[in-house]
Parts: sequence; C-alpha cells; structure tokens
Amino acid sequence: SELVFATNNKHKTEEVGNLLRGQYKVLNLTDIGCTVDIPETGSTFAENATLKSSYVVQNYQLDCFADDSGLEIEALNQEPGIYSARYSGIKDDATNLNLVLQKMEGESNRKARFRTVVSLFKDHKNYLFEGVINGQIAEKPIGDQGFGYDPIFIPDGYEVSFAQMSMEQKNEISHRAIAMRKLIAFLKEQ
Ligand code: ITT
Repeated sequence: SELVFATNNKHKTEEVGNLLRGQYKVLNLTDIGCTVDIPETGSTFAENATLKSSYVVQNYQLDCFADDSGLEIEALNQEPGIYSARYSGIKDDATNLNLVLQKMEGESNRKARFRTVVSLFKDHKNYLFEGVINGQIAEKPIGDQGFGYDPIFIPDGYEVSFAQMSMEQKNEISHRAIAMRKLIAFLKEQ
C-alpha cells in the first residue's frame, strides 16, 4: 500500500523509501501534486513535524507522516536545532555547514547529535516517533554521500562521517532510521 510523506527533501524521500522498501510505496509532496513549502513556524521538532503532516491531512484528506530533523551541537547551545535547514538565513546545505564549522573553530567540545521527530496522522490522531544519534563534529567536511551536515558528522563508535557511508549503512544507525523503525513497528501493530 501507499504512504504519503510530507517532504520536499529528495534525500529524505530516498532514505525513507529504502527503509520502507517492500512494505509501502512512499509518495512525497510532489507526487500528490502539492507545491507548497509548508510553513514551519513551531518551536520544537514535534510541532514542525505535526504542522507538515496536518497540512496534508487538512488539504488532501490523506493519512500522512512528516519528518522534522536537525543537528544539535552542545558547544553551540544545541544550535542549529530546528533552524538546521536555514541556519545561515538561506536554505543552502553547503553555506549552513560552513557556518557551523566557522562557529566551531577552536572549540574542543565537538559533541553533537542528530534528532528526528516523525509525526504520523492516522485516523485523525497524531502519533510522534523520535530518533537520536550521538556523535562528534569533524574539523573538516569529508565524504560526498548523503546531504546536509552529513560530511561533518561522525557518529559515536565510527571513524567515518555519515557522508562516507552508503545510504544503507547510514540507514542502519541514523536518527531518521530509528524514528522510522518505531513508526513501522506501530503500523505493524495496527
Ligand atoms: P522537509 O521539511 O520538506 O521535509 P527540509 O530539508 O526542510 O525538508 P527539515 O525542515 O527537517 O527538512 O530540516 C532539516 C535540515 O537538517 C536539513 O535541511 C539538513 O540540513 C539537516 N538534516 C536533517 N537530517 C539530516 C541528515 O540525515 N543528514 C544531514 N543533515 C540533515
């Protein structure tokens, strides 16, 4: 069967499509004919994920899930957090990544974590699923896979960045995969 994923981010669509492979066909906003950049005016990941999923429920009458995620850096008071997509003021991954590296220059505490909150609207009820992965901010970007801050995030227990991993390897451990596995388990129980 089909599941609607309220995202404009093609990397998220690919990662989640891979996680749901063989179980659900994933339709993103483009696939359902939605060209709106849904406003993310909340103050938490959960609020923003819910704004995205409920937009689709209200305007398309389809059950839907959405992912709001970001990078929390301890030395930067958990920034960029919910502002990860536009930390520099513009939605450009390379610019935002460079701003993080600039702010982290000379900082010895490199601790960070990625967080995802998924909101699933099913039968008019909202269900939230969270995933977190801890790691370190690299001194320099390395790797060309993935997206966003992947080239500067080294998960704990690894010596490579997310951008040096294949999508399958990232999907074994990532914040998004942890949240999505909770959603998949929930759907199985239904
Ligand atoms: P949608 O809202 O349309 O889903 P988006 O890119 O705007 O797409 P978010 O609002 O959740 O998504 O912003 C998350 C930002 O955090 C994203 O643009 C990346 O810069 C970063 N990010 C999230 N997950 C990431 C991951 O797995 N790897 C690297 N960076 C990530």
